Formats: sequence, structure tokens, C-alpha cells
Amino acid sequence: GFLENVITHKIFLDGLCDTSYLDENPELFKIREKKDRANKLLKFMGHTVVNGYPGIKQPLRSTDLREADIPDIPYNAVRPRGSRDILLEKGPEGLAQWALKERKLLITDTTMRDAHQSLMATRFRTYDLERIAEATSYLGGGLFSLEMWGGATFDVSMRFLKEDPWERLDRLRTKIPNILFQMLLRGSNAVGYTNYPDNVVEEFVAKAAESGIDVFRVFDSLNWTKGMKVAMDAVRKNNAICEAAMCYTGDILDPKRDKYPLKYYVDLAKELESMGAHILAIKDMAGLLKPFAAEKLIRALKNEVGIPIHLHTHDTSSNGGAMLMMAAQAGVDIVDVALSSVSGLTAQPNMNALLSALEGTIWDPRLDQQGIQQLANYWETVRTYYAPFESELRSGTAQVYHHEIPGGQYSNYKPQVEGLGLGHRWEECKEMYRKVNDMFGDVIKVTPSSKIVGDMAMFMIQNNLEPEDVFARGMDYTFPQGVIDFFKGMIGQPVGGFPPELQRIILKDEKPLTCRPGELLEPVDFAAKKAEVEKKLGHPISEREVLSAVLYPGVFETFDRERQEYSDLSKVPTPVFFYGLEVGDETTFEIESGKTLIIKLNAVGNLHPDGTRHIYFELNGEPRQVMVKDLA
Ligand code: 3PY
Ligand code: ZN
Repeated sequence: GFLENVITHKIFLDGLCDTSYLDENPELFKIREKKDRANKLLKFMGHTVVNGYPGIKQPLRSTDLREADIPDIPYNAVRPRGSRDILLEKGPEGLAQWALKERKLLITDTTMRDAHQSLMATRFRTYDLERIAEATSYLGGGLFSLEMWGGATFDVSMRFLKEDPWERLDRLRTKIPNILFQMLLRGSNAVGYTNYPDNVVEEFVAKAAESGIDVFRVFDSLNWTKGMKVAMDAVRKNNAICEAAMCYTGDILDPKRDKYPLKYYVDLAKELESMGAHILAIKDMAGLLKPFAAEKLIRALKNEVGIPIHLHTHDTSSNGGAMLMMAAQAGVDIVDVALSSVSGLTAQPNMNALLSALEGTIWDPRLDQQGIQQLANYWETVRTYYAPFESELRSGTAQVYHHEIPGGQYSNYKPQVEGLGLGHRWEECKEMYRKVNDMFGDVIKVTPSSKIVGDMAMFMIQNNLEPEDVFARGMDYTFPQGVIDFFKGMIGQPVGGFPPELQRIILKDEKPLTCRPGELLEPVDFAAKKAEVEKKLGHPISEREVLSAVLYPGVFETFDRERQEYSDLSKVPTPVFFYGLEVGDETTFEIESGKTLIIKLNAVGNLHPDGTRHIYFELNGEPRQVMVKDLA
């Protein structure tokens, strides 16, 4: 295996290098045994044939799914000069100045991150992203940025898709050198759900920047700026674009909802600007910013801050398009939208529709509309592969102004509720979400605070508790750990503090923190961690993988073991990856340039007494069999 490559390597053996040599020479890890790799893939496919893919109740038939067309364009033509070329030439400040001066509305495409996080539980695979990457770099060459990393993608790619998030970034970066890459960074929670030590956040930002992220949208789930500083400083230090986000909640037009009035946002924006933001983001994660509120907010901010304003929203109510129009008129600089086929509902508003609406106006983004349509067509087909992950929301709903569930959480909360057998109480679960919000003192709800509100709501539904019961009998209950940690101050301090009575009920005798949790967490010793994980897994890992292991210890280890067992699954086409093959079906794919596998499923053998089955394939015309465990 690869160990031979490393342990027979002269320079390495002679100790003429430190371990960074391994990071710089990834071919040392390349698995020699190609034959073995095909067998590993067959094993994975056999496993899917017998046991299905975890979490998919009604599999599709892979051969019924059509291959998505890649736009037919001259790929050897000169690539359009894009926003990243401007960054490379002018640096982050220069790029921000450019964005501020541009009269046209600048466009971020969220298709590769938030759109699928919000519609399909973040399941888009590198396979599908990579196939359209080059076309995106040509046809989307006029985009401000592609949001394609961060948020839930890091966790989901390892946990559910069995692929390496860093490698996704590498592969897309290679194919799209001209457009800014943007990621969502949860401040001191990085790409996780909990506070990490400062040096983890710093190291993560450094590696992400080095791997090709240009714009870091940094937010704190309670709008607690102390929780953003370490990340923002790290972004600036790495010479990347620091886009500081303020999360929008409530309704600035509603005088009764007075915890988060216009002044709150203006003050926060100024603070973020003074902390070094190159760009200010308004992160309307639930789509609560109404059209006339957007006009008011953008006008106020344009008067008060001197950096470009980037508006992010979700179209859950269906008012997203109208809202963006008002924001454009009020002078917003950049907006987030998604390609039409993966837009709307809990995702971002429709890019193609926005481009048409603005055509010929002073805000016209002047993108290649036909090209953008071709990209949307590709995703329209690809989306069909992910049907089992779709949320069942069929139309926009103004109910979001009431329950306030973020778009990115909605497509997760529903299956979570169903997983607990509470599907028939879905309406109640949404209502309880709002009740918990009010009980918690009207908090900002975005990952991870939104997850805590959701977990508490489900806990209360399961235990048949109303808020008044929690106040009356809460001392008798042990609340979910995330809720306890939240009230302990482990993800930071909410605006206006915690409601003291509820805090006592939830914490019992424990004392809450008021300082920044990152100050208390021991820094991670990366060298020691690397040695520890390598020992456990039995092979060397890169510095980026050490970060994966620090952020998601259990998830990374399982992912790594599966990668050893099944090899790199990101090369398997999505229909086959999720649904396997039926007897008699055949599939063809390339595992590397020039190496094609033609795989046919011939038969599924009988169940052996030990619970295994033989699966009979044909690989490039030769019979091959693998044995898999039947988990049924
Ligand atoms: C995330 O943190 O993943 C989000 O998308 C929050 O809106
Ligand atoms: Zn979002």
C-alpha cells in the first residue's frame, strides 16, 4: 500500500525532511495498487446494493437518472478575467474599493454551498460540483464570487458523503482560477457546532486561505463580536478578504419587536467595520428581512459605513426577489442568489430571474444570461439525483416570519423531527421553536444557536412541556447538553444577556461563564495531535487532515477508515453512489484520467449463515465477486 511509498522513500527514510515534506509531496501517499482500488469500489457498490445508502428510505434506480449535460463551449479559449484576478492584482482593500465603486449589482452564486445546504441537507457531492466547475469558470466569469465551502459542507462531506472537504476545495480551485471563492465561517465555531480553541480557528483559517478560499464570511451565532475577533484577525493576517457578517433577526419595521431595531444593526455594522472588515455582510439566515425593511436598512448602512455591503437572504417566504430589488435600489453592492434550478424556498432567491429583472437598469449585473441558463440546466438534472434529501416544502411560506427557522436549518430540522417519530407533530415543532426563542429572550438563531433552540423545542415536545412547565418544574429535568452549554456561555453571550431565571433552572448549581470560551480552552498541540491520530489510524496524515481530526474527531476517523476500505468514493457517479445498481444494470466511470471502469451487476448471492452475501460483478468484462455483510 501507500506505506511502502512513504517508507521506501529515500529522502524521507534518511530523515532529510520534516513531515511538511509529506504535505508538499502528496504523491507519496498515492495508493499503488490500482487493481485493489477497483475491488474496494466494488465492495462499496456491493454494500450499497445489499444495504442501501444510510438514510435513504426510497432509493431511486440509478439507470433511470439521466447524465447531466456539460455545456458545449470552447474550453481552450482564454478564460474571462474575473473577480479573483482583481484580488490578485489589487489585494483585499483594493478589491473592496473596486466593489464599492462598481455601479452594477455584483452577484454571488451560492449554488455550491448554501443552496444545497438549504434544500437538500448539504448533500451535493464533489463529483457533480467538479463536472460543472470548468464551465462555471467560463460562463460565470462575471460573478463576484462562488460560495462553495464552509457552513455544513465540511462536516457533511466527511460524515455522509465519505469524501474529503479539502480535496473538494483543491479540485474546484484548479478548475476555477478566475472567480473568488467564498466560504462561511462560524466565528469561533469555525465549521463546527462548538467553540474551538483560538489556535484551531487561526490554523483553520490559515489552511483554508492557503488552499484557495479568498472571501471568509465570518459571523457569530449570537452577533457577539468578541466571538468574531480571532477569526477576523486570522483572515486579515492571511491576506484574504474579511467579510464580517451581522445576522438579521426580528423586524426593524415592527415597533413592538424592539430588541433589534435599526440602530442595533447600524451600531453593529460600525463596530465590525472598525474591527477590520473589508466587506460588511447582512446575513438574513431565515429570510426575515422584508422588502421595505431592506430598503430602510441598506440606506441607513450606506450612510454610516464606508465598506461594500453584501446581502445574504433565504427565499422561504417568497419575498426574496422583491426584497433584493428594494435593496438594489437602496444601493446594496453585492447580493447572494442561486442558479434558478436550485433556488427559492429555503435557499437563495433565483439568480436568473434577478438578472432578467435588472436587465437594462443601472444595476444590471451584465452577466452572460444564456451561459448562466446553461449552468442552471446542468443543476436541474443533477438535482434529480438528490430527490430523497429534498425537504417537502412545496411553496414559499409567510409562516417563516413567525417561526423564524433559518433556511439552512429547515431542511435538517424536519428529518430530525421525523427521526424522533414526531413527524405528525411538525406544526407543533415549528410553533415550539418560536416559543423557545421567546423563552430564551428572543435570540439570534443561526448555527449553532439555532440548533440549540431546535433541540430544546424537540425536547419540550417529547416531554410534553410548555414554557410555563419549564419554569414550574424545570428543576426536575436534565436538559439536552447543548442547551446546558449554551446557558453556561459556551458559545458566547446573547444580546441583553441570558434570562436569569431560566438560566438558573437549566444550569442548576453550575456557574455560567461571562468571558470568551476560547480564552479558557487549551490550545491544541498540532504536532502531538498528528502523532496521536497517525498512531490510531496506522498511517501518516497531512496537516489539513489533522485539522479535520481536531474539528470532527470521530467523524474524521470513521471517514478515514471508510476511505481505507472503499478508496476514494468521490469518483463514483452520484446515482451509483447513492442507489447502487440493480441486477443486469451497468455503469461506466473514470477513476482517473484514462482509467475507466465498466461495471455490471450480474447477481446477488444467497444469504450465508454468517450474514454475508457474495455479489457478482463484471469489471471491464472480467467476472469479479465481493463479499459484503447484509445488515438486514
Ligand atoms: C451555517 O452556519 O451553516 C449556515 O448556513 C448558517 O446560516
Ligand atoms: Zn444562508
